Amino acid sequence: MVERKQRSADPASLEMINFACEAEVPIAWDRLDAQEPQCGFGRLGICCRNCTMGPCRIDPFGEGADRGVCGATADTIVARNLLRGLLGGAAAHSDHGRDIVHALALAAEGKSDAYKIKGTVKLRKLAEEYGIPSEGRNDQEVAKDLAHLLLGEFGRQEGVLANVARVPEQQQKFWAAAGVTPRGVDQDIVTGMHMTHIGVDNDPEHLVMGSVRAALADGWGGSMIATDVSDILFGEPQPTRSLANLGVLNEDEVNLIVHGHEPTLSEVIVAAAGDPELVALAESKGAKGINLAGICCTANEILMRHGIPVAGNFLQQELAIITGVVDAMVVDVQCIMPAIARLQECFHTKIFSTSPKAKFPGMTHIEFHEDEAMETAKKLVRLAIENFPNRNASKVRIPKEKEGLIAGFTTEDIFTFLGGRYRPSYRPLCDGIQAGRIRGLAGVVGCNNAKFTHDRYHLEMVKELIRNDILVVQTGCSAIACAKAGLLAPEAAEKYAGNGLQEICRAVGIPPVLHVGSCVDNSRILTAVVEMVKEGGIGDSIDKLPVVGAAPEWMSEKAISIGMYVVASGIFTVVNPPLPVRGSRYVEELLTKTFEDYFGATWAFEEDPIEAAHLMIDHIDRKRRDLGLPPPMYEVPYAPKTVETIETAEAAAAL
Ligand code: SF4
Ligand code: MSK
Repeated sequence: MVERKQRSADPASLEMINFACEAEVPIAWDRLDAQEPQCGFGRLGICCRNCTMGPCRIDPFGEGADRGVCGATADTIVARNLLRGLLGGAAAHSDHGRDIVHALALAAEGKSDAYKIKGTVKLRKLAEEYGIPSEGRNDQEVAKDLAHLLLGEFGRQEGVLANVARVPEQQQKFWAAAGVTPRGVDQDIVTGMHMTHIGVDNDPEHLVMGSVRAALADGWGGSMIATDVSDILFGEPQPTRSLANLGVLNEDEVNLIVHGHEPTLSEVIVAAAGDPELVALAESKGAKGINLAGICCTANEILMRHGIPVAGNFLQQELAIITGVVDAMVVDVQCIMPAIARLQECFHTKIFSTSPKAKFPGMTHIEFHEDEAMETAKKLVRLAIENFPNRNASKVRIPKEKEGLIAGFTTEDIFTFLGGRYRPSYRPLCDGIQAGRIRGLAGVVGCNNAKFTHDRYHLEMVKELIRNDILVVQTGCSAIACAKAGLLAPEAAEKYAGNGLQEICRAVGIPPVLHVGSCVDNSRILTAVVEMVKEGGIGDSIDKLPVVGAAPEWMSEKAISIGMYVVASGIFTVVNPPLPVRGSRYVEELLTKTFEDYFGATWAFEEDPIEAAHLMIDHIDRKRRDLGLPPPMYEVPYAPKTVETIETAEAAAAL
């Protein structure tokens, strides 16, 4: 049981959690308590219900059954479950990517008033990369060919994904040797599902490699396509100032929250909320205006392109409604708790589901289709306005907390900042790392999880990294956690960063923690490390770079896929909670040790955020040492381990 005062590290959330308890409104943490004790077999990954001879479970103590009815061992069951979970995540990202490409096709064919091609530079760049003729052709013509080509990547039946060409040579060799080069997005997901069917693949290593291939099809395929096409359709993000936390909700305005992941509807809602007729309608109802805010990754999408404030991350979706001032919440797909529908019984908020893929009992379903996007967006804004007079003043309680932030860095623009307007290259970043002013780079991403104090793991880890001169890039709910704590503001450098990182941040005016987008935008981290390899001087393949990854509070199946493609791309990654593989020592060792031989990187499981940060720093220091780079330029709180200490620790670990 997570004690009430330990449920969140965020004061605004804690205030609303206490309020919910007083009002006897059950929220995620109460439902977690009701689930205790949770199933130990599930946690270890050793239960199987892939056929009706089961469910089967393996006795972890070696006293009971050591096989399922069909004879599947713990190793097989664990690997199969890992693959099935990962496929759920890879499918979610990739289906998101497909929808964005459909919207691009509509825009290219002139079939949509809502979508226009805004990112023309990126459109032309991608056309060149994929060999689409662009000279003498207008944007629509080029975009039509690009949309057609990218849709083909989902259904590709022959060869390998086009984006494999983006991957450094060494990673391509690793993948070819392991037989995991991604072939087609849908194909790798469907083949993975087939492998998990009873009596198909029973070799644990082969099943894990099936996971790797599907994850790579997500990271370098579905997710990367989603990011690229969002930039073409909605414009490439630029660093933008905004605010985060529940304090962005306004008592005297109509508050409309968008929640979920896909930007196709939320982008249009941004335009609809500024419609003068709708603003006038809001004023006629006694509101001072229309206040749009976001939760989860929909928030990240419209934050980085329009500066729309963020109301909160995953575990704040219920808390936002409990403020009593959310007139409408519009949801699409992924990370939307069905529980929020029930809150409509206690609060005036109206919740609308919109995706043809996602209906929720108790929500009003107003289905969204790209070809009538603006009409639907205006309808939803109008419904929010009409609900404004229904607020119950006695239930209104808005926490005051809101923090300033800068969001919207991309592979293309991050290091324009470091390089300056006249020298937009990765050279200054690589120079900074070579000299030891920046010790390395860490991607810290992922969700919240009601099992851990909300946001605490993200904050402790990120603070420990930046005070040790490690530049942090972030996506998803992790970025929102750090935004709320002020870590995405330039001033955070003076307050929390080490001397070297401070110097860089001061010189170019960036925060020590860079927001690079939503969950699908983890692909920006992949393309950024490719640029680092191309720039040279800090490793000629991704696995040699002083770069690490982490997901300190993950909960979604998408995080399994993200972690897997990041590791298989050569980046050491620490997660908490551990993957549900501990029922098989073989699979755990494969992921946390043997993967080094396959991909030059491993997973690590560490529950303490500071210890996890130290594992990441040790890895960065090891990579620096292997490259012959000097130790950090300035004294750092977590001192670099000497060669001897590392070797002794490695020897001890091997015993
Ligand atoms: Fe049991 Fe095998 Fe069926 Fe799984 S597939 S439920 S282990 S019999
Ligand atoms: S929203 S997947 S809780 S990061 Fe992308 Fe947040 Fe995790 Fe959902």
